[in-house]
Amino acid sequence: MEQPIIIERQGRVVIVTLNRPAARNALNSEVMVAMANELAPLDRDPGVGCFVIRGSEKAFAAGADIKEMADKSFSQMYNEDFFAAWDRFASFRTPKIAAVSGYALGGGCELAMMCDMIFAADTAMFGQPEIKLGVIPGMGGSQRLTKLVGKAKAMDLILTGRMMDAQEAERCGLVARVIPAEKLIEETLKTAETIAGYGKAATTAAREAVDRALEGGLREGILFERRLFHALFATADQKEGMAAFVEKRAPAFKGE
Ligand code: CO8
Repeated sequence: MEQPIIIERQGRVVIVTLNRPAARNALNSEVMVAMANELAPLDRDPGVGCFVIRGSEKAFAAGADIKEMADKSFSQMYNEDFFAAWDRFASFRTPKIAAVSGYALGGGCELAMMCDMIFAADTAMFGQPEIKLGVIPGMGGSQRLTKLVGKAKAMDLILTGRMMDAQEAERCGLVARVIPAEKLIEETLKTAETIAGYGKAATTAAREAVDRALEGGLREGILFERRLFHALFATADQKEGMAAFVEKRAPAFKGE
């Protein structure tokens, strides 16, 4: 069976590659469990100084796996606390850089925002298209995006579902650097090595201190968002939005 993620170690840097290229790296439960469980011991390892999270050239990740979610009911989503294990990944203490090439949509954009910074290839496209599926962001997007880029841009992206390119993402503060696609991994690794070369207590403290500036109410915000996300699985429009995606047709929402 194909591994959901590939983990490679280069000195003090751990490179994590999302490995579902045919599904544009859609984030299913297997990917989530692997990210939370397999990276946890590396996060605690004093010999690991930085994570680099990357996807394929075409897609960092095109969101949560719509095919896995499409038929779930509200009670299933709520009782499973669907996708809660992503919180474990988000709370790792080792610095993490997202190297984004191609699409970072929905859960893919949210995964990138769980990292400490985003380096984007000039081909990168960011968006929160969940509204087109009859739902809302469910992996922290409504909270993190708003804190990172402000209300105006967050509303624009979340309410319309449009994509923004790497340049716009850099202008609005989502992205730390835009890099020519062919140099993305090389430059990201260089930066990861620099960070990994510093004392781990200092880099951990630095990221904790910076995050502190943003974190007022984040935990509550994410829980609130997840409950709303789960609740939308009680609507007919969620069933229609996701069925339409799977069947490759336009959705017909009825407001039910
Ligand atoms: N889920 C499942 N399968 C996907 C996904 C996805 N998110 N994205 C792409 N795929 C699949 C396609 O179905 C297709 O499969 P197949 O070959 O079997 O037909 C394959 O990947 C290739 O896709 P395309 O042919 O569409 O590739 P393109 O390069 O033409 O287009 C896009 C790429 C633009 C990325 C397009 O695939 C797309 O729009 N994808 C969906 C994007 C989206 O709506 N993302 C949001 C998902 S919802 C979400 O992320 C909510 C997160 C919160 C969950 C937390 C719960 C608590």
